[in-house]
Amino acid sequence: LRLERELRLALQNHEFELYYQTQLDMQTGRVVGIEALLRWNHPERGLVPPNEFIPAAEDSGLIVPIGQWVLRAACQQAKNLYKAQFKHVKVSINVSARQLSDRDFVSDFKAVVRDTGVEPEQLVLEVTESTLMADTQVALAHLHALRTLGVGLAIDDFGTGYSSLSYLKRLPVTCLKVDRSFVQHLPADDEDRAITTLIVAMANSLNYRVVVEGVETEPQWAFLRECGCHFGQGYYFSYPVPVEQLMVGLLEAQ
Ligand code: G
Ligand code: G
Ligand code: MN
Ligand code: NA
Repeated sequence: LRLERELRLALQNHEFELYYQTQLDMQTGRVVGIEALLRWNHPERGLVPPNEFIPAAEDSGLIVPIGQWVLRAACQQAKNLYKAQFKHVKVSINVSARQLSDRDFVSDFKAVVRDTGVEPEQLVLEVTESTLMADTQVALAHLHALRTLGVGLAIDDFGTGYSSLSYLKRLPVTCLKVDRSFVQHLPADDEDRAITTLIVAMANSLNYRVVVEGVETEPQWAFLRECGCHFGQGYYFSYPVPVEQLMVGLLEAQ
């Protein structure tokens, strides 16, 4: 309850900040996207990572207004990238189940698009498998409505849920994000090599993008490139960083 009150205050006091982590084309090294990752600048505790407050935000329903703030800030950033000649850089935004099934999700989304002037094609929503397990007709309808606007849909932490593949048929998926637990022990682990190769092949034949998460070493990168995986994200390429640092990095890489 105390955390809930603190989160409410944090919104009022502008204590939230988005960090961004780049997603790269692993063949060319070009940045093709960034993922927005929420941080809480707590006056006493310093930078608080999302796993320490998102669960409480979800339970209390505060994830809805917090998520609206995230969406607005990330769309503003997408628009800034567009104006700075980085219109090919997509901006990924994490969305939880509670937000997705909120009645006003689509109308709020459209209002943010209108206010910021962002191109919906530049945006990707990241939804976890567990979110989709809890799927309601409302959430499903919302995802289809956003896809119609041009927004991409990525399945986050792919492979870690119950992995019924049936939701791939029901949902307008454009991208799979291979969970980092499958990448951690690459390239040595036989099972993980087989699993990542299989997910990449499946995604390629479904015409989805694949982004492999948690790439931390050169040998992991080399293996993934060779198995036909185009896109990667991880500490080997870049940590999540504040927006100023992101822009410096993008301009230097040009
Ligand atoms: O940022 P970190 O690197 O610690 O992220 C941890 C988890 O928090 C991620 O798996 C992500 O799904 C979740 N997360 C990060 N930012 C957001 C956000 O803006 N909204 C929601 N709903 N989840 C987020
Ligand atoms: O939304 P998602 O669960 O994908 O959130 C990404 C999380 O993974 C964030 O907490 C981010 O800080 C973290 N992360 C990003 N790159 C790496 C990496 O290379 N290794 C590890 N261990 N974590 C990473
Ligand atoms: Mn994510
Ligand atoms: Na993930």
